[in-house]
Amino acid sequence: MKNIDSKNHVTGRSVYVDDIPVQTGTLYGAIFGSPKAHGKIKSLDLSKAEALEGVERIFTYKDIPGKNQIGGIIEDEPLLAEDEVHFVGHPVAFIVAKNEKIAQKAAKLIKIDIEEFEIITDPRKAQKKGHLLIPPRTFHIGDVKNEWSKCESIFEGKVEIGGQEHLYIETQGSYSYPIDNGSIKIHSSTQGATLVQKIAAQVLGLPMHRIEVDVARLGGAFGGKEDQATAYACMAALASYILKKPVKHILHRLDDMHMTGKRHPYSADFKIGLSKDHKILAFQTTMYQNGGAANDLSPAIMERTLFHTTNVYFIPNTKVTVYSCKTNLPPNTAYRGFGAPQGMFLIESAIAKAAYELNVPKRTIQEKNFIKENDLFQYGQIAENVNITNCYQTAKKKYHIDKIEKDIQEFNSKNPNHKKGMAVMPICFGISFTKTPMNQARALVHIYQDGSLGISTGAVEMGQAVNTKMIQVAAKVFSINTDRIKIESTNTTRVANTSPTAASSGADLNGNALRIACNALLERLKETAAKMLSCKVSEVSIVDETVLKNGKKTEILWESLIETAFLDRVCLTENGHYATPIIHFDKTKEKGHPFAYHVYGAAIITVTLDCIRGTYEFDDVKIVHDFGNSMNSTIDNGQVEGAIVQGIGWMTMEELAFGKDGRLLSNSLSTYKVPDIYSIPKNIEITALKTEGPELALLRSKAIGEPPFMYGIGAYFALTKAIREFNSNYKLDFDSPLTPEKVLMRLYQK
Ligand code: LUZ
Ligand code: MOS
Repeated sequence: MKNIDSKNHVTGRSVYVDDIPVQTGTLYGAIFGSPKAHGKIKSLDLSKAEALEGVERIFTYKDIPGKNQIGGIIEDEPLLAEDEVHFVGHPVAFIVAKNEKIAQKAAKLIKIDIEEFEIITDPRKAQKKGHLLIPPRTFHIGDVKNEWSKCESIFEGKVEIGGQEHLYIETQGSYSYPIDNGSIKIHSSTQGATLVQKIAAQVLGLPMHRIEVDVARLGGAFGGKEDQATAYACMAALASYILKKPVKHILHRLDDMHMTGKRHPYSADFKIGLSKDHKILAFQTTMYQNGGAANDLSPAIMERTLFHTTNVYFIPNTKVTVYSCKTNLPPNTAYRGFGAPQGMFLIESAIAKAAYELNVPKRTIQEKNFIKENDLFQYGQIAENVNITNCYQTAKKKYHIDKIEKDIQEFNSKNPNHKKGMAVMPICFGISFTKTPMNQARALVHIYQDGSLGISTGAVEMGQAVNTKMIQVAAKVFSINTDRIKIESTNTTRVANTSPTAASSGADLNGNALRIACNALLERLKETAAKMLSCKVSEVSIVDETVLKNGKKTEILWESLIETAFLDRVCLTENGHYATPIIHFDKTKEKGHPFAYHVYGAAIITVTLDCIRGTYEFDDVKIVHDFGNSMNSTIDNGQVEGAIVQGIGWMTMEELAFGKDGRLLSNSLSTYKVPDIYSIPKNIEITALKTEGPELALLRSKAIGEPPFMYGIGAYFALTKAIREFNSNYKLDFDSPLTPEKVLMRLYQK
């Protein structure tokens, strides 16, 4: 099935928040953010701004009728700053005016006097001063301390890992207006409709049932709208509630870039010990997560880093510690991979270091240490249905890795100024929210009298085509045409208490809830059919919109079946609830079974480096990926391709820069480079590993959103390999992103 949105996207007909027709009297918002990164507000002068013609009102924390608090995990983040500011852009006031231009102009007329405090942007410095968002956490297995003496070789190193701007095409935004009885309706570009509802209710001092949140679709999110859409929705809701008028607020790109949090940069130290035959015996690391000025999702992201720092390897003695450090940057947040990419870049760096020092190919160490069936992850889950060796061996054979290596050698020996490099990047990603209670979902299905269906789930469409997959699920259960099914917007009055669409699990959780609802309806319809045919329910089935009796076609078609059921007063509406079975995690022991299953895969990535300029092109990314039994390979392959490009961007070109004053310097697309059509690998080949797929995946089709992002990590190691082919003096280091400038410096390092 094709993505149901393709045509409307391409022709510009799809509706986003900014496309909703506005009501008469709609007002427009703008934020006044702190010009300083850290300090005490001594005075705030709104008078000039308030006097501007067309300004309706300016809101500060004093206007909040409920609680000035938006922190999701830990309550440490005011919606509007009270007496202190903690990052440049920290929202202080929300201006509402007749139009956007006036609102923006008024923001420039606000005067603030701030007594400046010390600005810290470096996580190690923050940790030294004791500025932590939460206490550190450690995962361990085996006995690292006593294992070092048994190691043949031990290597240590330092790793710097860069952050990443989400750069969703649609910026943060919302449209909020009063509805009947003093309630508020919010259209928000959010991954988490319920989170917006809950926090808006808290800010306004209302019960949740007075807030309705509706989400049609997002123009991209990547995690940037899991938590951080909430603040903007709450500001518009506050203004519309108090003024009793519609308020619209869409962030300008530059405001969005400097006010919102990003992927967390990390700094880390590691120590890795190997046996003579390249088994990794021990691995220890301390990581410093740059959390920004408030917790946001940092504790959960720290947790996923702890889960994934051994990637796809079994290391019998492992100790991982993460410090979540408080700095004067916008609170960093969820971003595709959710802390796992940082952990996985770290272990790959440690392995690369060992390979470099031992003068063996990196993949020799990688292949030796792949996790096997019944091995233990450091968080206590037993590895089941492991197929990394399978993926890797399939890739090796299918793509002729020996030939790739030989061709590269030949190319490099013939070309003095161009060098090629190759890397293997295996992945293992756990599927489920690490916080067990979040792994639940609901769906609502209506069958209308004419046989058409309206379905609602808690899943948010953000370009990943989850809506298409939902329609496939319903069509499959009933065996009816997909064009009979309409998917409704995500709305808190139809589906309540939703988890954000995140953790790659939107389709699994919501699709299973939908499957359960549809199955219950199907049972009722079969009863109707059995009555019509005077037979047993067990003799009835529906195939291709036709009722069968004992496998033989009858005269009864879908539409007449529905009509009869309705006249017979059968309920044609059903609600489905799904909660992932089996999973659990005990934080006091840091052990459990947090994931429903894991996604595996292996990529071979090759690059050609221009050694005069330091520029490079990725030639090939060849992958064997474990999709399970993919329910839509066009969509799933699209997710893999997009993820790889985004991952390569993170590793090689997207460089965030902050000034000493805490101000974002890479604040536009001229200073923050993202992959464009020319930087996409020339060839991406994706092979699906042949498997049945796990029972806990939706129709045995594995989650796809995040896992392939980590293939991009291979880009870093392919590049360092190519650099060394040109400059044997280059001392391997780990400092991502490896931008062309950095590559050039390393090509001529003495
Ligand atoms: N969001 C979240 C996530 O709240 N918990 C998770 O475990 C997670 N994992 C990946 C991406 N988003
Ligand atoms: Mo996410 S990083 O919102 O799955």
